[in-house]
Amino acid sequence: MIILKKPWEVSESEVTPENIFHQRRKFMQAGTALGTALLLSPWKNVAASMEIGSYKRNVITLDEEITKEQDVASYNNFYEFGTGKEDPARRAKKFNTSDWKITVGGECNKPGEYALEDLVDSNAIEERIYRLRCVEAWSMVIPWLGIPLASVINKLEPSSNAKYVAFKTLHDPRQMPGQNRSILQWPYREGLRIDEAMNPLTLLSVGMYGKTMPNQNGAPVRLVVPWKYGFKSIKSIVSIDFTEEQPPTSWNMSSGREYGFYSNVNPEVNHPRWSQKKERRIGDLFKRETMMFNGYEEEVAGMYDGMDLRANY
Ligand SMILES: Nc1nc2c(c(=O)[nH]1)N[C@H]1C(S)=C(S)[C@@H](COP(=O)(O)O)O[C@H]1N2
Ligand SMILES: [Mo]
Repeated sequence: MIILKKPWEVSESEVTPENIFHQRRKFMQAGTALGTALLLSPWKNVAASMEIGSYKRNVITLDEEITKEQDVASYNNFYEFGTGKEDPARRAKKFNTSDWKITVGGECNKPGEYALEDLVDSNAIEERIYRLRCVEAWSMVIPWLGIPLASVINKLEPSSNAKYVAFKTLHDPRQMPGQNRSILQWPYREGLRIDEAMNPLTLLSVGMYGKTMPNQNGAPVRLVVPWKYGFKSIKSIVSIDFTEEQPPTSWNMSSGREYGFYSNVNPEVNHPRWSQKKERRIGDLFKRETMMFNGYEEEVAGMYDGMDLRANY
């Protein structure tokens, strides 16, 4: 098994008090009394995704304004429910996420079918505030709830042949009307190199804004890879496979020239059809500069030493 120790790990004590203070205040302001009440007595999802009890606040935070919850939950990319930004919120309302199973396979010692609760320890949930940068040049700041993907991978004991991790979204055209059209090859697939999957920033997320994950944001469980374009952060995951070869991924299969396997956020590498230099932060009036690795350069750049970031975007 490959254990990749990364020098960088943020613990709560390393976050400056100013940051915490700032973030909490913003959170409260964004919240209102109702929002605060919901944090204390978590809202229960009828569809029974993972319920959020207590969690460790602000494990990783940002000194940037959090995007309005309403925007994050209503402006989505989730093509299984349609290609319009408002389609997922409207059409995923009845998406059934109860009794969710994840099939684990490939190069590991613990393959099998797992209930979500058996993979994601509900007592270990952390809040992490990350930027999300879509390849379409818009971005958000989202307080996710989840656990490091590394902790799940460690439990599954990948073998030394496991060089990549592949993920698939549920394929169920009766529930996911977008899958009746071949916009992409279904199921939606994504993948990471094993060191990327083990990076301490990579999150397996089951909620946001102190609550269970809304269906349109990828209930009951999704990936969040903050230094990569948003399409790498696959939603509603039903399988995890450890592979020796780089796995095929949906957007790359559909247009490899436009959507690389790595797809690290990079203002210097333009999409063939538009510039990536700037982005629109949802809620802002003016565009802002896009940051190398979406602002996580210090934490992740080392994984790409010696790699041509232009050729292997
Ligand atoms: N299964 C699946 N996962 C997906 C997508 C999708 O269409 N299907 N869209 C991706 C894209 S392009 C982005 S930008 C993010 C958006 O996540 P959000 O709607 O929670 O902001 O989800 C990603 N994960
Ligand atoms: Mo995206």
